[in-house]
This record gives sequence, C-alpha cells and structure tokens, in this order.
Amino acid sequence: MFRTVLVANRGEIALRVMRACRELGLRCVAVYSEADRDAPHVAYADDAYLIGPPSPAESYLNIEAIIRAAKATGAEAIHPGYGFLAENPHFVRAATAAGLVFIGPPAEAMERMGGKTAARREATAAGVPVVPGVLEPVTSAAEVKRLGKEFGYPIAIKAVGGGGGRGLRVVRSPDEVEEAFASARREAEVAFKNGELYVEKYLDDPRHIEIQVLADGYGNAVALGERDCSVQRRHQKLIEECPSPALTPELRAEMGAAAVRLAKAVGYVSAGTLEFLYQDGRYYFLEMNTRIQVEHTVTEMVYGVDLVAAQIRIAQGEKLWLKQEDLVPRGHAIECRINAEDPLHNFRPALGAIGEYREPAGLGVRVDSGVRANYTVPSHYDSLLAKLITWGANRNEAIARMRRALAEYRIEGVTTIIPFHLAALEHPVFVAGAATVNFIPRHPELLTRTAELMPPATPPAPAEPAPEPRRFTVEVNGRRFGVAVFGDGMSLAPAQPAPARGAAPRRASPKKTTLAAPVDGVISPIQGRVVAVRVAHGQQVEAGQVLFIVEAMKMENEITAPHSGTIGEVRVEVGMTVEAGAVLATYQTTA
Ligand code: MV4
Repeated sequence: MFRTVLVANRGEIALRVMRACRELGLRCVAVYSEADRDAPHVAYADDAYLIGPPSPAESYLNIEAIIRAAKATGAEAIHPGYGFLAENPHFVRAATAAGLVFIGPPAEAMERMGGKTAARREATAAGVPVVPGVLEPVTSAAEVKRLGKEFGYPIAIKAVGGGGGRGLRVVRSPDEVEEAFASARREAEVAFKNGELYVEKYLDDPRHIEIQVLADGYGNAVALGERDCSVQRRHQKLIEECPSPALTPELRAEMGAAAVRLAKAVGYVSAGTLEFLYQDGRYYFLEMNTRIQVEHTVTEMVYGVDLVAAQIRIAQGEKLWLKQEDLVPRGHAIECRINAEDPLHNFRPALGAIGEYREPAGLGVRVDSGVRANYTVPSHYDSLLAKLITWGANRNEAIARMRRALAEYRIEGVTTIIPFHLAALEHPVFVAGAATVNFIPRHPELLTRTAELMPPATPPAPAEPAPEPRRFTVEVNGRRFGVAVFGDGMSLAPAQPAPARGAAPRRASPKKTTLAAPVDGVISPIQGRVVAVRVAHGQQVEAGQVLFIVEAMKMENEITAPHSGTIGEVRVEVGMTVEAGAVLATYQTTA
C-alpha cells in the first residue's frame, strides 16, 4: 500500500490523476519545470517539486530528477500520465529499483508490445486478426516489391519502432517502392533511432477503433468497450466517442474478447488500449498503447468506471473487482480536444496568454482542463488546453449537448479549434456516424465553415513579463531557508476576488503595451526542431508563403512569411533547435 503519489506529468492529465488520488485519500505530489511555476497542476497538488528547466528533456523526461523528487517528498508511487515517460520501460525499471511503485504496466509487457512486428506476432499467436502483411521486418526494396505483388497494391510501409504515422508510406505501384522505402527508413532512423521497416496491405478508408482494457496482477482482465477516434488530422486525434457508431454489440463483444486474450497473453497489468483498424465489417489489430490515453474520459462516462482510480487500485495490489458481464455501455459520450491551434493556418500552435476563461457546465458536461483565466500557456509543451466531454442518453443528445457546450466555452487571448469542432459536429457525415480516418482530408468544406464560425479576434491578454523573484530568508522550526517568491506570490491564495467586468486591465502598466517587434523577421511561434528550410538569402517571398517547418511535440508546423518582401539573413538550418520567439530569418530593409 502507498499513501503518496507523485504525478510525473503536467497539464490536464496531471490534474486528472491528482483528482483520483484525492478521492482515494492519497496525498499527491506535482513536479514542475521552470516554465510551469504558475501552472494549475502545481497549485492543486499537496506538495510540488521543481525538476528542471523548461525543455522536456531536462524536466518531464528527466528520470533521475523525477525519482529524486519522489524520494525528497516521501512519495511511494509514481503515475506517469500519458506522453513523456509513460511508455518508457527504463523509467519503470529505474522507479522500481528506487523502491517506488510504478502505476502502470510492467516493463516487460511494454517491451513485448513496443515493437510493431513483435506486437503483430503476439496478436497472431493469440488469435487476434492483424492487417495482412509480414511478421518480421523487411530488408530491401526488392522484398517490398515481391510483397506488393503478393498482397496487391496499395501497400503500407511502416516503421517497426513507429507510431503516430511517422515513417508511414503508402505505396500505390511498384515504381514508387524504391523511393518510399528509402525515405521511410531515413525518417524512422531519425524519429525512433530504429530504421527497421515492415509491410502491410493498405486499407483505403478505415475507422480507428480502440478497445480499453483493465488487467490486474493476478491474470484477470476485462474490456470496457471501444472508442471511435476516426476524426484525426495528421495522426492527431481531435474528436473521440464511445461507443463507436459502427459496431454492433456482437462485434464489440468479439473485439473485447480478442483484446482481453492479447492483454493476458503478454502479461499486461493496468489500463491499456488496443488499437484496431475497422473496415467493411472486419477489424485488424494495429498496436497497443501501454498507458492511460487522452480520450479515456469517454469510456469513463459510458461505463461508469474511473479508469485512473482503477490503475491506482490495481497498482496497490487489488484484485479486479469488475466482472465482464457487468460492463454494459450506457448512453453516448463525445470528447472534443480543446487545442490552442489556428485551424485556418494548418492547425499551427497558437499558445499565449489566456485572459478571460469560462468553462461550460450543466447536465452531462465534463471539462478536464489544464488552464485557467489570466494564465500564460507555456510554449514548450503541447497545445492541448483542455478536453470537453459531453454525455447523452444517445448519440444525438451527446452531439446537441456538445454543440451547446462548445458555444458556451469562452477562451480569450488564444486561438482555439472550437470553431472547427462546431463545423465538424454539424457536418452530415459526422452526424450520420459515418466519419472514417479520411473525414477531414476529404471534406475541405469543414474549413470553410470553420472560418465562418471563428470569433472576432480579441486583443491578446497582456503577457506579464516574468518578474525577478523576490528573495527572503524564512525560519521554520529554527531552520533557515532561502525562499524565492515568483509572481505576486498570491496565485496560490484561495478566493481571490475576481476583477469586476469591464474594469481596467488587471495591472495598469502603461509600459506594457504590445512590444514592437525588435526585428523585421520570420519568428517561430513555438519551440522545436527545424526540419525544413524553404527560403534563402535574397529570395522574394509572398505573405503566407511557407518558409520553414519546425517540428514540436511530434507535429510539423509550417512557419510562413508574415508579409511579402525580400529575405535578408536566414539564421537557422535543418536540425537546429529553436526557442519560441526565435528569429528564423530577417527581411532586407527597404529604407
Ligand atoms: C494503416 C492504414 C491503412 N492500412 N495501415 C496511421 C498511424 C498508425 N498508427 C496507423 N495508421 C494507419 N495505418 C494499413 N495497413 C491507415 C492508417 C491511417 C490512420 C490510422 C488511424 C487513424 C488515422 C489514420 C489516418 C491516416 C492513415
């Protein structure tokens, strides 16, 4: 048994996990980076520990710093959330070796499902259907051509170390094989440090359906139905729902039984998700996610099970208390991810200072948020601000409720994808429950409608420049401590009176009007790695032209010319890491 849980994550999922801890009577410890001192997850925790600089590699991915924080705060267990270290078997082993309980699967189960060809072999051995294809990596383009002949084009070349669509190439004829094979290998080597590739028959118009499982440490496992996550853009899920409009109760039971067989076969423990493609009434196992997922919420609403609390109780050694026959879906739930992105500019991240912030409420509405009013969202992490989940007695009620809740949501100062969601939820294909993974690319009218629904621009909330901390020496029980007070020192104080509506800006400070850009240049709005440079010194560019691609949190972001003109200096090259606000190129002055 443990009494204190360290949550090795940030944002909405850190809060989600801490809420489950509180309900179970457990103390919760937050960790935070220098960029997250003011973050809601830090304020919520019983105790919080600084683990390093803003960059994830030095903070939320820093295994040693996190284990040190657990030791220093008396935590006995670690919940990893999703992303960051959640599927890293080295982290599991390091935590266990330090005497901590890892709230998640054993390292061995992670490893058995980590490689995609290994996962396909495990599935095949457990009698779970996989997409027709190979069970061992391929070694040459010639071999891929033979497989193309055998399975028939199109085929998919995929990375063994892959996930999230990276290293995926669709090949439609033999003469495309050489190039696709070479470029998939390059991408896989860079992304996963593993250039191994494999081949599957390509399904042209599948749905993404995933099965939620819970397994205990005694060989028991149950399935909690499916989630349909077909509404994705470049492998980023935007809308998820439970149940899938496509499944019958019979198929749900069959896929659930297949998922339970496979989870048991690999010695899985905790919450896990098995991803499938579903097309023409058939399902095919793709891969397993050995973590709690972003969209676990819709399953919770429909099955009435707190999945995070279940993970914790299983980690405490409890035997599974749920019986498969008792797990019956009730009603329908939908989740819309509330990302700070501009849907009209390729969903590029639009993080910044949130001013007014008001969440929807009422029957059947759940908001899992990582932000609040008057909060500057750090640019070092992903763009997920919050998740809006609605439950209804049936799918139409859940949709109507979601449209109502989206319309109530006020987030001022940053651009969000709420208008895109409103457009998707009124689209006849979505309303009919007919969306496949090609829904967004095949319906450009979604973006036309999104443009109509965009709110008028609100002036960005004045970003408070980080003030110098004030330093004090305090004495606690006769021991002296150096204390640094960041901000106004009031952000943790309860019941701050809200400023009256229409009152003067929170801090009238005439100096803090919008700063003039110090240089006339092309600025990266995000921190990330430069993966393409499409401009050179002296080049004439048009406003909106894509000049750079910066990859951040596994997403490629197009950086465009803010206005037309002639480029002076190009200051970055492919492979460089840039900070948010970095000048990537300058314009030549015309004066
Ligand atoms: C596929 C496929 C069609 N056929 N495999 C993309 C990410 C990776 N997890 C699996 N992906 C796909 N694999 C075969 N054999 C289509 C996709 C795919 C996709 C899958 C799930 C959700 C969205 C998608 C969007 C495009 C392609």
